Amino acid sequence: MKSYEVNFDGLVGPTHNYGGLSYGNVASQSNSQQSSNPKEAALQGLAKMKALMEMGFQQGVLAPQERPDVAALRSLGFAGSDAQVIQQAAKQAMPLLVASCSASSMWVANAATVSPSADTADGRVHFTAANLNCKYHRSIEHPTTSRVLGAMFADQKHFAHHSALPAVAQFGDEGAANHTRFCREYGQAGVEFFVFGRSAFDTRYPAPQKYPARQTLEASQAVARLHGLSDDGVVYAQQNPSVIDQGVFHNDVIAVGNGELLFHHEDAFLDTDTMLAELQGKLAKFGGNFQSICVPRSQVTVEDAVRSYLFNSQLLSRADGTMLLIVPEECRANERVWQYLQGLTSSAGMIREVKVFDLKQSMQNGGGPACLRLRVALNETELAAVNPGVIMTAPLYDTLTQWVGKHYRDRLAESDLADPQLLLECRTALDELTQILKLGAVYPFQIN
Ligand code: SUG
Repeated sequence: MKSYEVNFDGLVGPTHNYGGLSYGNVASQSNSQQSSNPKEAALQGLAKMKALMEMGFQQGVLAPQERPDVAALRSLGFAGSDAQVIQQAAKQAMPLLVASCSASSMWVANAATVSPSADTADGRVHFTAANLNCKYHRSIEHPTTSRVLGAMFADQKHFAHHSALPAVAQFGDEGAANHTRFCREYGQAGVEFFVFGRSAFDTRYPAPQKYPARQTLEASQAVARLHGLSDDGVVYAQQNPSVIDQGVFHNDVIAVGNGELLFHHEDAFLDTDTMLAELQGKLAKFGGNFQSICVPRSQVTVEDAVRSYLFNSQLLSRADGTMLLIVPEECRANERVWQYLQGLTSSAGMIREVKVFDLKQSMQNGGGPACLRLRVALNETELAAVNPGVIMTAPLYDTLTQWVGKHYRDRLAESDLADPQLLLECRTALDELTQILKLGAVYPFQIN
């Protein structure tokens, strides 16, 4: 049976703004308080989805969340009408209003960890929504994420959904941003690679000194258990704590994998040689030939990687067996990175082509091409069981482009977040979106 990697991209929500909310994420910190352009952000994301679809890749779309999250503000003690809740929060606790307005659900690589049916004990595709509990503004995403994923992958014969792990730092889970899967073919059993930043219970593992390590070993192990993965099909590796301290807040800022290939920076991991040998040995048991491309620090520094998001690229398999890398414009702007990429594609290696996309609106909050997509490997039968409303087509692209044009603002500053009219605009837009994508009622304002 045929199998595919389907990229579900997060549609940028109407409140996209620069809140400076993510300590440890250099772009989020340095662009704090700048005004944003939600319309441009959404159109940049849609342009990438359309381009990949036109290149022949399977492409889907994941809906944004209801923001401002009035229910979250109510749970923090703000009361009255929805407009009063927002106004009180603006007056008494602006950082909480900003957090409740974040459009951070666009970075769907953090929405969940996904294990394809070929790897799981019960032969279903498993999803665990990420608790994202390192940052308040992200920790409020998972209930709606679960409802949206449930509406997209509803058929219980093929899809199993797990709620987020316990919401404590010891089980900090950031979803697929710290998870990669290696395989020969998407439909065949493969090796799931979990990268963690620290251990919550075992003091033998070092931890970063400056910035938080968002993913724990214990969270990754829990996800592997929930998904029914076999020990033979799992490898755990620790991120180098020193790169976390340089702004690598997720592993997908310093490494990306696809098929049998891992593309990574020399400084990405601890005990790299042992880890590569384990990946090679385990993938060989499934008939795969693991390969890696290590980018030396002498050519691309960690700082270059963090600034350019070279590794936050999409590594895609082409029909002829070679690979294509989707990178953000910032890679072209960095001389060393661009030079490296020229050399990479002109050599006889696996990666033969680079395509550049302008995702500046998202990049300024630390979200590149890979952050904006959730990969789901599906066989033909499973793909047919996905809600067809969320699969990208040329007419859906046109409808979504018009929808953005009708509902989104082209400028949003912090002071605009207190405008109760923004909430109404967002709800009107999202209500229409659930009809376009045929999701049913998924948002708190539609349910309560
Ligand atoms: O969690 N930025 C996100 C970026 C997530 C990127 N995802 C991956 N690497 N997979 C984060 O730090 C910034 C929001 C603000 O500051 O307004 C933010 O949440």
